[in-house]
Amino acid sequence: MNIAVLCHASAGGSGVVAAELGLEVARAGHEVRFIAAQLPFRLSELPLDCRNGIYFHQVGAYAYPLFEQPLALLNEANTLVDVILEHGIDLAHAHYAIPYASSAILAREITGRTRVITTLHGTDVTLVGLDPAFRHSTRHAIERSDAVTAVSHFLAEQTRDLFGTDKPIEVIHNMVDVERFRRNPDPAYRARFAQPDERILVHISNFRAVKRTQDVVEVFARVASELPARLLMIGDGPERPRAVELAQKRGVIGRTQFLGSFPGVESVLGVSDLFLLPSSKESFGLVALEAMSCEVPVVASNIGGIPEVVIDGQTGCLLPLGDVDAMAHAALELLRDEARHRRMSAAARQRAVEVFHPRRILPRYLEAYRRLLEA
Ligand code: GMT
Repeated sequence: MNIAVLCHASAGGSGVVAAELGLEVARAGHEVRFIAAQLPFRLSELPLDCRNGIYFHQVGAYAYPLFEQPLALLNEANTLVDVILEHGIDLAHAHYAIPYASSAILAREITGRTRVITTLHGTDVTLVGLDPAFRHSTRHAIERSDAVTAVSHFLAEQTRDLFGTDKPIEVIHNMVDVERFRRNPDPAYRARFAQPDERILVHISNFRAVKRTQDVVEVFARVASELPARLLMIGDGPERPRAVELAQKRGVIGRTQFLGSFPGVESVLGVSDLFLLPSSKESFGLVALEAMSCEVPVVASNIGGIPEVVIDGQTGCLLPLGDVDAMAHAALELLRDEARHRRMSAAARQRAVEVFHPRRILPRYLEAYRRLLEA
């Protein structure tokens, strides 16, 4: 198969899923052409020789004094048309409905060729896609895609409810590279962040409001008042200054490190003891799965698609949204009980390997691709 992938290149979950799925599809012997503003960041982390079967077509920005805003959708659609005509693309896989599903549908209209499969990731439906600025085109993109997948049952249900559509939506959970995301046994690496007697709590996100990074700090402040601990905050975004300010106010700034975004987060996850994900919206929670794959139990809010990833009491603890006391209590209970922590860590890894391994998830996508091509 010859597949075009349209996705966000920035450090967000949908770009990660697009990149990792593309790599797996290429490893399975197909040709995968990424169409994006930049090389998606998980791909840029890889040496060139690990990218066999992967091609990149950059979407250029076109500035003209008459245009007050960039016309990304049109740029993307035109680049895709070129790629379809030059390389005989069988299907275009749009990750995130806005604007990629719309760009792909336009390219399909222009060329009269190729099929469009759209994967819904979360905020493209539950937040941005619903905004009056985008809701009509989001519904159109969902209904006019040749096939639609969602990363969780929760998101498929939400899409049907919020957009009142009866479009069939296939649920295909996200996967994790369990070879890459695994325990890091190097004590010297761990020692960069914490003393041997300190527990490491970690959070990774794009620091948007939905991630509730202030709750992360609140939970940590409660934990750190009871036992020696460090908090590692990975990523960057609009809420970061407020999280820093709160850490200062709560007196935990000395035990909190804001590390920013960097490639290879698995090395830090692999030396951590607990992952915190108190989000208000999360259609899946890929970072929680990556933590689980590194044998790190997750304390998270019991919302959205998180319960499809983290099993409460088995691979982590799910608590009501915003209940930082309950989250801190659960974290403390777990960190104080070494045997339970060890059991949960092992169960987290086991679930990641058994349920979310690429060998389970990839065939679902390949099957969806084949069905479309045969239709
Ligand atoms: O919100 C983010 O963190 C980024 C966003 C994206 O699309 O880039 O993430 C969404 O897609 C991820 C991959 O499928 C999911 O793991 C995240 O749960 C989802 N985020 C939300 O629903 C808020």
